[in-house]
Amino acid sequence: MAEEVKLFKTWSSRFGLRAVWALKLKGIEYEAIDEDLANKSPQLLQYNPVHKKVPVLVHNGKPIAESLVIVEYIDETWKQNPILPQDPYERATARFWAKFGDEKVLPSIWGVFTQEGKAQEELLGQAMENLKLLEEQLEGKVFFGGEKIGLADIALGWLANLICVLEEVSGLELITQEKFPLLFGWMQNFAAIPMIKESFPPHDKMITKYIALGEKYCPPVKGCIEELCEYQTP
Ligand SMILES: N[C@@H](CCC(=O)N[C@@H](CS)C(=O)NCC(=O)O)C(=O)O
Repeated sequence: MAEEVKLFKTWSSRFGLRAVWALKLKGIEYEAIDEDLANKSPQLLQYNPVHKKVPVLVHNGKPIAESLVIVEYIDETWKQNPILPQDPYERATARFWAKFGDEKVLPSIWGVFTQEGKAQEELLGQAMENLKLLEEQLEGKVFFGGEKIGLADIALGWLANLICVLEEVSGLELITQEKFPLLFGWMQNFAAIPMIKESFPPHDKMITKYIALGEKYCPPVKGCIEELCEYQTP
């Protein structure tokens, strides 16, 4: 029986991209369904009734939600080109940095671009500390996963795609070659992988989206993570 693989996402969702990359890495054919988050489809609400968010992977009718859970599901279901290492300690380490990315790096960086004044200053300090910790992880490595991309690379891949957009729109600089040479190099190496590059949302369209958000929320791009995710340019 032919496998049915569907991915509910949006054209620009950094969480959706994780699932796209994992599927591409495995060479799995899938149907992409781009949602309008201002008007969520009944299928999305049916498949992810708890969070009502993208991405959702539907494999032979069974839904899986939460991007990092989806990536691990894909890795366990299709064994070729492993995303997680075999060794339990290395697996735990990859999961640790993926979690650190979502719990620490993402909120602090987002705060830098969405807050002003003292709150922004504080978040900038936190973001720099978090980025320094990532920089240290790349010592002697091309990717967080070593020679090849792994779970932490997929989890943090949004940096390679979104930071330059946020920097261009806001005029703020965060990840420079001078401050974070290894992380800067990692962003370039990651973005240069053909299957990663080809799935990045168009840069111009991203700039238009974030300028529109900036105007909506007043500079700098103001609002919370969810709001920024939710509003999609056509
Ligand atoms: N923790 C979730 C986050 C997913 C997420 O925030 N998705 C956004 C799009 S980028 C969404 O669907 N937002 C709709 C909403 O909040 O109503 C994951 O990793 O999948």
